[in-house]
Amino acid sequence: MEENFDELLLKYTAALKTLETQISILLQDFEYKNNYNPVEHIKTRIKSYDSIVKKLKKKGYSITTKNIENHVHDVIGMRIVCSFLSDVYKVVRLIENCGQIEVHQQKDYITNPKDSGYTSYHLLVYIPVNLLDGIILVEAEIQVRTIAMDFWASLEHKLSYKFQGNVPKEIKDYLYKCATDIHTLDQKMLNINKKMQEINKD
Ligand code: 0O2
Repeated sequence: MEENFDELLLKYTAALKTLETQISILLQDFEYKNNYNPVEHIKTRIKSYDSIVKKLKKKGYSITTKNIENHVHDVIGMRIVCSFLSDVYKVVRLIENCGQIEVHQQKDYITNPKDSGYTSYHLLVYIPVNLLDGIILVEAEIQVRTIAMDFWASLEHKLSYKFQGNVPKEIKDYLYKCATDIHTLDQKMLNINKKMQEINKD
């Protein structure tokens, strides 16, 4: 398994480089044509071997490269953090229409937040990677969210999401309330942005 995993890792590393390049080109082109950059920052990672094993065990699968490829959809993870709520959807449409990255699943946790209060837009994509044997498709998860959503998700991830024991209900409720407060703030900032755009037009 360890040896096969090295080969798999090579594919994932190549796919991540391809994804980073394609997204960066798309965003540069968008900025050039619209004179506007919708993205604050981008983070990428390859899931650690231990986290992959944990996820497979949690889902009840044995640790094989086949199971990693078929059941761990986020070995490659990209997080695109946008300025405003409307920018999230602009970036999603950009990826959908780019023609190189194939979007095969979308989860809009902004319209339908998770029970925890988590909001974000998830895309599962296939990235074509050119290897010696030909072109292969490698899966990746792209999370698109605002800075406000990222603030909540990053802190909740540390405080509660990865917590091994039972998080008390009152804390869960409080975190949920923080998530709804943040959504309200996102809407307010979006409205200010709209007003400023109108002022700029005049
Ligand atoms: P990590 O440590 O962030 O990588 P999957 O588990 O991916 O096979 P699922 O559950 O349908 O299938 O995936 P989902 O919900 O589309 O996406 C899971 C990822 O979203 C998580 O990855 C987190 O990054 C994020 N996420 C989902 N729910 C929450 C939440 O309540 N709080 C926070 N902070 N993040 C969340 P991992 O691998 O679980 O964790």
